[in-house]
Parts: sequence; structure tokens; C-alpha cells
Amino acid sequence: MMKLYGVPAAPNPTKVMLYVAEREARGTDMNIEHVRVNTLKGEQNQPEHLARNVFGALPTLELEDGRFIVESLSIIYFLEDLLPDNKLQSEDPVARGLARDMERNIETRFANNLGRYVHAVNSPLGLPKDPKVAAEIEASMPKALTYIENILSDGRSLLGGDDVSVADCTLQSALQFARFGKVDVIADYPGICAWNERYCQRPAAKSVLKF
Ligand SMILES: N[C@@H](CCC(=O)N[C@@H](CS)C(=O)NCC(=O)O)C(=O)O
Repeated sequence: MMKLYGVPAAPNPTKVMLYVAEREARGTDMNIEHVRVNTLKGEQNQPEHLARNVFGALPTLELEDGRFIVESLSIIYFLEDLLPDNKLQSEDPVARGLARDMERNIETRFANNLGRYVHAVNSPLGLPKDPKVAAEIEASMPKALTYIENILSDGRSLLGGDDVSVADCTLQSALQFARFGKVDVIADYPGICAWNERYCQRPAAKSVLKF
């Protein structure tokens, strides 16, 4: 059995945990044991975890042969390849390319900034407030949020259409971290708010999300 090292509420582990739960909800036996690494106690930087992931980060997937994959998206695409029945990605290269592009745009232009923003205004880890960083990110938010709002504007239920995609896991993991930090950046975006409520009702979301 593989082992997925993670921690609740942190965005990158949550993204992978949502992905695994979505695959399980589709009936796939993911053959994964979840192992919690307590970041509040600094366990990610202890020798035991550094031996798994030199970057002292989560998530980390331990393969059955004892090797490790340490980037969240690499873990997801590895699991797509390893267990292709009921996978989230389309077989069609164009649809797959567009879905990956959407996921990357959401992570690099929105989710990563949102994580930094939450730390700058109300860090759940107790980091000092940073108004300069917060202001810079606030200025960049409308473009990224409008990009997502426009995707949803045709009434689709999920980001890729009617079927769940990796982008849904990426966006929800970022929004959960914002909820954890009591930060709301989506209130003025009705399509994103509606998507958020819908996504949180999914069985996979209910089994993974803590906030
Ligand atoms: N690019 C990596 C980022 C991993 C990452 O930074 N994870 C955070 C949690 S969201 C972490 O482990 N933080 C603990 C630390 O850096 O000490 C990925 O996508 O997996």
C-alpha cells in the first residue's frame, strides 16, 4: 500500500486528499494510507520526514517500493497514470490540455497568491502581518477571480463542466485555507460563491474538508 503524508487544511496536501477522495467516490481503490504529519509541532522538518522529502514539505507520496513523489501535482498525475480507470482527466488531448491549463492558471495566478495573502493578513501559523504583501496581492486578485468567474458564467456546475476535474480540487483547497484564516476574497463573485457551496456538498469534500 502507498502512503500519503499530509496535514488537514494546508492547501497542497488538501488538493491531493480531495483528488484521492474524488477518485474513491468514483469507485477506484486508491491503495493509499493517509499519514498525518503535524506541522504545528514542526514534524515536517524532523529527520524522519526530511528523509522522505528533502524540502520538508507536504504532501509526500511514498510508493510501494519505498520511493517518494513530493510535488502535489506530480502525485496527482502519477495516480492518474497508475490507476487510469475512472481518472479525472479526459482521454482527448485537447480537452486534457485545456483542463491542465485551467488548473495551472488557478494555482499559479490565484491559489498561491491566496495562500500568501492569508499569511499576510491573518496567518493560521501565527506569521507576522505584512500589509505591503497584502496590498500587492489584493491588487492582483480581481484579474484572477474574474478569470474563474468567467469560466463559471455559462452555468456549469464544476470548473471543467459537469464532471469534477483537478482544477476543482486546487481551487477548493485554496478556499479552505482562506476559510481557516477567516479570509473571504470571493464574496463579490456570485459564480464562485455558488460553485464553492456546491463543491462543499460533494461527498469527497465532506470527507476531507475541515473548515
Ligand atoms: N510545490 C509544493 C509545495 C508544498 C508546500 O509548500 N506545502 C506546504 C503545505 S501547503 C508545507 O509543507 N509547508 C510546511 C513548510 O514549508 O514547513 C507542492 O505543490 O506540493
